Amino acid sequence: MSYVDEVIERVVKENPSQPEFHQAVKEVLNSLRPVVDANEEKFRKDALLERIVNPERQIIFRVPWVDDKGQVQVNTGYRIQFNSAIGPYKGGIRLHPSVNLGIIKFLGFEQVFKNSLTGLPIGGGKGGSDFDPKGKSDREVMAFCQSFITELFKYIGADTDVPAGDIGTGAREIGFMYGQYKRIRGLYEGVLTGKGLSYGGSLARKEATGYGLLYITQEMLKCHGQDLKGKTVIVSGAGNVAIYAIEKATQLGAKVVTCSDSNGWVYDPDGIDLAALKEIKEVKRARLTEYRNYRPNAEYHEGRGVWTVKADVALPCATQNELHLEDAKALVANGVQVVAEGANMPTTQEATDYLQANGVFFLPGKAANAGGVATSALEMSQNSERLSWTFEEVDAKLQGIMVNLYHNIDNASKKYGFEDNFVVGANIAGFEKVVDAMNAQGIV
Ligand code: NDP
Ligand code: 2IT
Repeated sequence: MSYVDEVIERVVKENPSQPEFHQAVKEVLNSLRPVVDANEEKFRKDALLERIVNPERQIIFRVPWVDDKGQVQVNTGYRIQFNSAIGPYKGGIRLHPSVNLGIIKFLGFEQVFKNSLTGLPIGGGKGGSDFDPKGKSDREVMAFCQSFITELFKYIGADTDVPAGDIGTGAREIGFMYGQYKRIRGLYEGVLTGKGLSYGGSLARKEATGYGLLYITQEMLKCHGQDLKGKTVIVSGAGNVAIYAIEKATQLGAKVVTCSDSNGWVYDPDGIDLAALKEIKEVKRARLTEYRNYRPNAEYHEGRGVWTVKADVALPCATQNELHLEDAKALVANGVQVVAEGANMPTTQEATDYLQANGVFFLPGKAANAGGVATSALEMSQNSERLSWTFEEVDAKLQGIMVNLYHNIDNASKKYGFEDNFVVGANIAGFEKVVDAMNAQGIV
């Protein structure tokens, strides 16, 4: 049996009931075959792949807090410190009822390669909890965040592990976590990113994931003689990534006609009204059913269905495994040219294979959504030098990072004979840097 197959088999056996983690590991290891097969003996002797798929440290803890009725609630907190070969652990905190160990491990595993692709000195980690901020009062959210950090503070720090936002964790949650960390540690340091601008946050971090997604999509199109201008775009999600993807796509001359949340989706033939969307989601924290109050011509549909709308470019920006094989078939039948992942692993393996087999340019999340964590690393730099850069400076650096990232994965795919397969390119390019650093640092 090949070394790759051996390790995949072990991962499945040793991590039962973690299908998302298996999926992420299989995707990466399968596309590393050209590299691993060429060095199989050495990699096996060094147990390199076993070290890549086993997190350096997994922290699981109880998070007790008191709700507004005086009832004590208990959630589970996680922080997976996956790989620190190239820098301190870096990655977001997901707050969503679906969170479990396997989901945080898949996210942490992806983060290792994503962070490597940014070219910046950040290792990979991820955290979260099964706490659901939806429908909670600000005081309840604060109580949860303070309790979460009261345990997690022992394991994080500006040079150790730097968490940030993800699903359910935005500026409000980061603020509460930062305040509690500072209070316990007595340190004013860049321990979290995505902070508010008045206490060490970076301009353009809020926009960075969505903007970065469009910068890399535009670069990829440009290199294939095309442009976003005039294209029709469909987006899923209506959170941080989706909103700023819609904003940048619109600025670049595309028309975005959809967005969605976990209840339903909006089709607006005139193009999504961004001011309305921001007010509904960022100010009111409301549901998309409200969108029609702002735009009577738009349609609201319950449930799934966003991928049935005809478009040139599809940007899944909600959550993992939200784009299935039948969605991929609908997209191809409607002539889609590009699928670029704003979310982490939103496309199932079968759907990815179908899209690639049908000539769709597919940009995987670990490349396409890396602008968020890259800008988090820029926030860390600003905190370390105790300076704040202008929006234009940060945005220009973000553009440079995404353009370089595209060429890095494009070159890697060509080097191994997989031109235009950006899954292979991203996995190999991300892996090579991490492996180089791991080898240089000995068996640790
Ligand atoms: P938000 O919490 O701001 O928004 C998430 C959006 O996705 C909401 O519209 C939410 O709808 C929807 N959603 C979440 N879970 C589900 C589900 N199970 N089914 C259907 N819809 C769902 O999160 P972000 O925008 O920050 O994150 C979106 C994705 O992007 C995630 O995969 C995240 O890991 C990834 N990402 C985020 C980065 C960042 O900087 N924030 C960076 C890189 C990747 P509802 O409100 O109904 O729950
Ligand atoms: O998935 C991700 O890259 C994020 N949620 C952002 C992580 C970060 O540290 O900014």
